[in-house]
Amino acid sequence: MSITHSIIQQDLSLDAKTLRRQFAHDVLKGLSQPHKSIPCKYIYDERGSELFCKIMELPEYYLTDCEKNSLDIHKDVISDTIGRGHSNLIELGAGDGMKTKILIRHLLERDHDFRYCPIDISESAVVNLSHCLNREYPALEIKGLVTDYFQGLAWLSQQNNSKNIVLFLGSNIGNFLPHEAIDFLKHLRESINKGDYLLIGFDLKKDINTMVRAYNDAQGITEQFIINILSRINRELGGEFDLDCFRYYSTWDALSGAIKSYLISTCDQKVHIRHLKTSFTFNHGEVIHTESSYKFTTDQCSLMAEETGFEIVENYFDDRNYFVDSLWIAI
Ligand code: AVJ
Repeated sequence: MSITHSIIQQDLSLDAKTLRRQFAHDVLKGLSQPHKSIPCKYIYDERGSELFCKIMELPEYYLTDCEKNSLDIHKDVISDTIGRGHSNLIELGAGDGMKTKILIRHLLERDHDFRYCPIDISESAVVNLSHCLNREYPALEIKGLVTDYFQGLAWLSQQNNSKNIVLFLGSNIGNFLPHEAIDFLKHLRESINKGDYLLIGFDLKKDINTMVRAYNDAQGITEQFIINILSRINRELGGEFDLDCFRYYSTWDALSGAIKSYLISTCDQKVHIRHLKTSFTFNHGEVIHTESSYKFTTDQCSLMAEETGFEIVENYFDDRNYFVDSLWIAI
């Protein structure tokens, strides 16, 4: 417990109550629209984060392997480029940080002077990651933040004391709508200083079956992961969802270039959510949109950098060219 307090920034982290209130607000808003939706960030409670760790191990979910492969191949040039001067290594949506560990280990071996600041919406993810790194690298300075991306950027804008190196890995950017992604990156650019770096992961467009399979694994872990959002509503908001009355469906939307994930009602039903004092009706076949995972071409990535105040330093691909970690510098 004492370790937790020293490495988790309590004052800036969102407390459980605030998060719960936001959750209630966003669920009410999302389920009241003609096209129902729930923001995907709420998938990541303790159970959701655990299930996502399992997803990263799945044979079908190529993204993690590709990104590990890319970081492993290019870790020398990445660490040479970012330099050894004192820096903040800030990770947005750190999760279990296993990919980042490749980089952290390498930087430590080469005596880079940095502190690591993982930011994640899941408290358990930040606590576990911080403990795990603390145990393995006692000399590494860690400052974890439990919060969402936007609060994370607000904190980031205060970090002017040294060079910032922001990690936004895993193609987490793919969860934003295209215009939201641009706004977010502009905001991120404004939160850092000229000369700071952003290492950002993009899952690239590829064979459609390969992409679809990554979100439809044989063991059904992805289904459990997405459906967890309904269990979370039941647990935290007094929802009365019968999980057997919804099925997970995800598909490639060729026009928008994204895998879109949905929960589809398998019957006509009415679901009460006690803390919202509201019942929601679902017709048989009605859809709750839960997540979009946009896929990119390298041209799209370049355009995004250009439009948001960055310059591409280099693109680091994996062996199969499935994924790119792109190193950008703030200009
Ligand atoms: C963590 C957002 C990158 O979109 O691929 C995995 C989440 N959803 N399987 C993704 C996810 C279903 C993942 N990201």
